[in-house]
Amino acid sequence: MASFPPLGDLGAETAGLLARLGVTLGKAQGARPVHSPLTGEVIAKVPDTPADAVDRALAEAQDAFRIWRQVPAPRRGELVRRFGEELRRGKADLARLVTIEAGKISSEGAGEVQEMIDICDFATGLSRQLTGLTIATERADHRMMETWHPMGVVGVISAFNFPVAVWSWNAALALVCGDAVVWKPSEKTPLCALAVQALFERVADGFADAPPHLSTVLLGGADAGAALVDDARVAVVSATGSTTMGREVAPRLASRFARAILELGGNNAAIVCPSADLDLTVRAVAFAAMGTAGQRCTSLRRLIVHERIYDTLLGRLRRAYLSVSVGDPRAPDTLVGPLIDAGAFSAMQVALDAARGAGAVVTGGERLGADVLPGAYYVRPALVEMAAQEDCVRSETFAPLLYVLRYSDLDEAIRLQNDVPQGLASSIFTTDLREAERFLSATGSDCGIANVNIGPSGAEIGGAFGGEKETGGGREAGSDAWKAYMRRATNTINYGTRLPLAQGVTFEIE
Ligand code: UN1
Repeated sequence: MASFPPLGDLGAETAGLLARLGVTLGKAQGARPVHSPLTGEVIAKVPDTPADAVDRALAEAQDAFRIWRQVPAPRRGELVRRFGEELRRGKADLARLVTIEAGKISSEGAGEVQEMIDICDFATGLSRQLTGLTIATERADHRMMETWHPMGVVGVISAFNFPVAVWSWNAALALVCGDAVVWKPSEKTPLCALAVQALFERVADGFADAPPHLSTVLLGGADAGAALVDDARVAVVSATGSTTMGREVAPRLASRFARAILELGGNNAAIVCPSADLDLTVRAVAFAAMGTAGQRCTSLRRLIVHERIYDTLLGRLRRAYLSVSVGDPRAPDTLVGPLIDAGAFSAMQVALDAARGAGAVVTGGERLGADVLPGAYYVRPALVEMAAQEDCVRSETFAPLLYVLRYSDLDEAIRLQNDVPQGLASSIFTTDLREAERFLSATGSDCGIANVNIGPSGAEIGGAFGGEKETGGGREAGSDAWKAYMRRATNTINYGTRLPLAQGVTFEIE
């Protein structure tokens, strides 16, 4: 049975967590209220960073970069290793803060901090593996190679739904790559950012090689983000959020030829084939579509089901949707916590109305607990059966709303899967090798993430994370994503006494 949190308890708990994590809000106390989605109550007030302080922060970050780039990469890795240890120590408190400020259920709050620890471990190893190629040259007594150098100040703009992990993917890599980091977190989750910054500073202050201001947090709304986007002192901007935000940011970065790492909207689908293991599929779909209350970039939003198994699978999913416990994300049996705010709830209702208008059959979707918590937005996740992929299905709604479509042959299913503007994550459920391989092939999924027999969400940090089309094309976290935080120099060295020119060109002077 769902339970809802009591009103009025969260401010004191938040203050205690912040104090333990090393944040002194006395200093940071300001005008912008921070609401907990658990109850809607104000849990703290933070100031916006004033424009002159932003300007100073960017200058200080540049100074920090100039020193940090000279520190050997494995030493830089040592700082990140120690930060990972600090995160291990602070994990329970930080996870709880994520739950209170972003509304994640406890295990997902802990999972998010674990994701930070994982990327720190990854980056520590990476700090000894920032390798470049040597390349065969066409000229005698020459050597050609690539050298990777630190890039500069990296601006990170992050969203409320991963209030700490997404920054860490960027920051851990940027720091071992020799960059300084300036972070503009979502205005909905500034406390998590302040807590992470406090943990980082605790480590950096005790690390002799680390200059001051290696990492900085700027608080505020779009203006603070704009400062990162438009300032020539910021070499790379990694922005996570909606496609609407990306459309603003990308041309402005392009106009000053800055490097952009964009991780924008997703409209992630899973295809369920006749041979699929349905027990596994139901569990995977439930987590991917309802987990995090549907508020991951990678959340499952479209389910494309073969007509032969449609009724069986849908019967099971309807039961799961009606029985899943929605409520206080701190309660151990809760699987679905609140939406972040009223705006998220109304976007969900608009999408549901549009779907109903197009003839959809809707299970769930109603608001829960509004009588006891008028300022919090808990919803029963919605299963929306559609006859066709209408316009409302083709745009991303950041809520637990799963559209279900029917297909009869795999080509049609893949066409549907790809026929949306976004290209982040995708899955196929099948035990047929040919279907699985087809989905992963060049004529299969067009997404940056394509999985078999697991849902589209919940990626590990070891792989590169990101996607194509309106998702923005950026890649973060594992694999060779580090290259985006460094600049590449091609070096050609002549160790001979002659000067042969490339392409056989001759140029003889007297
Ligand atoms: C996001 O929603 O912005 O793959 C990131 C996942 C998580 C990260 C999601 N590891 O679902």
